[in-house]
Amino acid sequence: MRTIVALCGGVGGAKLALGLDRLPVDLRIIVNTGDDFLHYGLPICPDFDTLAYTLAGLANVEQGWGRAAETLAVQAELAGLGETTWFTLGDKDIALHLLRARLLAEGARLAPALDDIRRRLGIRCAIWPMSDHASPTLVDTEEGVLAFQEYFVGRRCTPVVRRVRYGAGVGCPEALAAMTSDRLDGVVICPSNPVLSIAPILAVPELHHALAGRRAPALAVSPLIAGRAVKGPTAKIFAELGLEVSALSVARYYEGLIDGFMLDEADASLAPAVQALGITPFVAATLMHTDEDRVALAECCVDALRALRS
Ligand code: FO1
Repeated sequence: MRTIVALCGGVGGAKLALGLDRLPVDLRIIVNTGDDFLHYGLPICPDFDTLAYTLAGLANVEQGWGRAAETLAVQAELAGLGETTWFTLGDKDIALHLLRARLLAEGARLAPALDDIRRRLGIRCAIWPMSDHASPTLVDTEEGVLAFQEYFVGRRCTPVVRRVRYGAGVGCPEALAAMTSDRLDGVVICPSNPVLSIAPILAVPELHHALAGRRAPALAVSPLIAGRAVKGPTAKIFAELGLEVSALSVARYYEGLIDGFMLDEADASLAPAVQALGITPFVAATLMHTDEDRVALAECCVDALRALRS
């Protein structure tokens, strides 16, 4: 079976990853770890966990992160002990962090530890971190440099962003092998936040080099529809960085790294301008409400990659 590599960050990316995971392809997902941090000594991997919970059918879909049917007994007890609980850790979520902490404490590299966890969750496709080493994303704002979760959760993305700094750690060997596989049919950049969730992956030198020198086509799916983000601060951050807030601007952001760009039907009129960048435009219904929508968009992506190969 041919290989598809997907670059994925938070919630939007996980939805398309679920659609791709339902298709008869050898899917390997490279996930952003720039949001990772230690909280109460526990290794939190938000984008991996959102992706894993989504693929395992355990995600709190309304909330976008964390577990469904979650309880907050530990959180309540911490508050009772006088802690300020700014970053919510649910009881079931803590179990996953404890397992990950044990695996890492026993000497596992991050990639095999995450691979063990995804297998225990019954997830079919491979999920690799962009790097085995801490590569924290820092957000340079008008109020100073903030750690990612301090910006994203602590300050609710309010401070005006001047610049985002990427850890650019050493690439994970398994992720690099997937990107350079001679069975690679194509790369899909999922509709995650380009600046906060995809750029950290592309800042890993080996992965950027592999994508720039790709031997199979790469397709990005726009996270903006009619100039608005489906969820999260993409539009606000684009504006604060002086980038036009449009799907075309996202195509420009990935210029040189993609051969195709998937527009939502609402942005079909941008197709000629995308083509003028030397990027082949595709148009589909990119708003995903149901699993059927996710599979349908995933099929459009695989079809687009096939068209780009021919
Ligand atoms: N996001 C929030 O807005 N508030 C939280 O309290 C919060 C807790 C949390 C715990 C575990 C986890 O995996 C994710 C969590 N998130 C929370 C989401 C997280 O900040 C984002 O998923 C990513 O870092 C950005 O996509």
